Amino acid sequence: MTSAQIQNPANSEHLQALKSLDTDEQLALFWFIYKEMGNSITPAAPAASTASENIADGLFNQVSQMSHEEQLQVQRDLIENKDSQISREYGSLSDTTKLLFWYRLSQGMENATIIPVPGDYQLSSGTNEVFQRIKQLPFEEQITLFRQYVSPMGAEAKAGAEI
Ligand code: 45D
Repeated sequence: MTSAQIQNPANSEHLQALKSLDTDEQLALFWFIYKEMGNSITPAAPAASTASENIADGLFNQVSQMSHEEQLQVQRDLIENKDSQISREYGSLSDTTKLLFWYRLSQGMENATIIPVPGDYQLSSGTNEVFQRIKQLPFEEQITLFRQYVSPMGAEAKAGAEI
């Protein structure tokens, strides 16, 4: 990612819009985005990427073993920067690995390993507006936006408290 992308004012506007939504609306929107991006995500995942697949999968496996209610709570906690075991582990991942973790969650939602969004769930009109705007961004800008979105989620890894 280049610094020009990081500072892209259009992107920061979308980021603000995303973050200003309710937690549950953010989750719902993120799910709609995933569905919209569909198969275009896979080609962006070559072995040469900087994502640590094992780490993303390890965290995903922990979440997948929880009850659906707990899974939803874990995701709300990530967005709200609440402290939890998962939030701290998440906080220690690289941005791309964080993105991969969210991608794994959404894949898990498709086979109900992860709590699915109810089929009749409708975005509020405000959320839908944000969705329409994000949909129109070029793929690369979307990726940059989502990286920036998932980056500050979770909690600080408490380095000193561990072995
Ligand atoms: O009942 O360079 C509600 C990699 C309330 C590879 C709910 C990549 C109602 C390396 C909250 C709605 C693949 C990482 C319930 C690049 C209700 C690389 C629940 C690209 C149950 C570029 C809502 C990765 C829930 C990309 C549970 C582009 C919502 C990844 C959950 C993109 C929503 C990932 C989730 C995206 C959304 C993930 C988990 C868009 C995930 C979206």
